[in-house]
Amino acid sequence: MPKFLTEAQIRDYHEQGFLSPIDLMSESDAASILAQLEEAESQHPEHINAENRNNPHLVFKFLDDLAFNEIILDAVEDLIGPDFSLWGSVLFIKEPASKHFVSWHQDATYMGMTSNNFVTPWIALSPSNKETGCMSMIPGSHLSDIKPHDDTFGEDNILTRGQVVKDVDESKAVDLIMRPGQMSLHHGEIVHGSQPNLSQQRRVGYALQSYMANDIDQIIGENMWLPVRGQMRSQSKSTFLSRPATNMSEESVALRENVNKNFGDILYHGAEKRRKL
Ligand SMILES: O=C(O)CCC(=O)C(=O)O
Repeated sequence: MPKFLTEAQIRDYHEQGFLSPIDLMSESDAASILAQLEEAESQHPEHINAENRNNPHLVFKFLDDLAFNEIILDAVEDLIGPDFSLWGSVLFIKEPASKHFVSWHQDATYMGMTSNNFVTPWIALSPSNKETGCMSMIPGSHLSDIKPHDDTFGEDNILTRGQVVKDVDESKAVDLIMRPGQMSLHHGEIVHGSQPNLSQQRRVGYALQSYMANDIDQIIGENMWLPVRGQMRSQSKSTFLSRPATNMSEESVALRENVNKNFGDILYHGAEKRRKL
């Protein structure tokens, strides 16, 4: 018996590689999280900015709360089973009228995991639509393995390496239109991307990237995980991360720096250059 999704949604996810939109919270609750995020950006600009956007849930309590939201966890459990951990999180923010875009890619390509069967909830904290540069997905593309990617390091591309899958049939793309407070769920191998934000407002998305079953291991870098649900991962193979009790404590800031260094070493493994992202 699923905990949150319907049987039809579970089937769709496995066939298409994504689900959207899913009601997660009210627009006013999403606005309150966005206000806390914008407060954090203005109070701690050196710790949360366009080049420092990974793993903010390790230092900000309100983002940790979101990572442990019961609706998200129940939906994740319906897709990957009861025992899982969180590997990381990324803020995807496109400023008003910015050229920033996300090229067609598969998340799992550079993540160095023993299995790519993992799920990313992407939470809309502002309107996500064609004008603001919503994500688009190629249905079923998660079923045919990892495709070759070219690293472009394109200036306006907000992916780490600006990596791109060529020869995508864009006529098949499905736009994930969401109001603030809705979320999508996508598979580690789905081909997806997003266009620039042409609007006069920010497009703010928060990706919990990703929840993974506890038998998946990291094989490029250190195995660092935030335990979330069910039976724990093997102790001997894992470094367990702790949750922040308050915002920006000295210990949590040091922990996040360490995790982000590991993240960078993994995501840029074998790359010709490395950006600050
Ligand atoms: O926010 C975007 O436009 C892209 C996000 C993305 O690629 C992801 O969450 O995997």
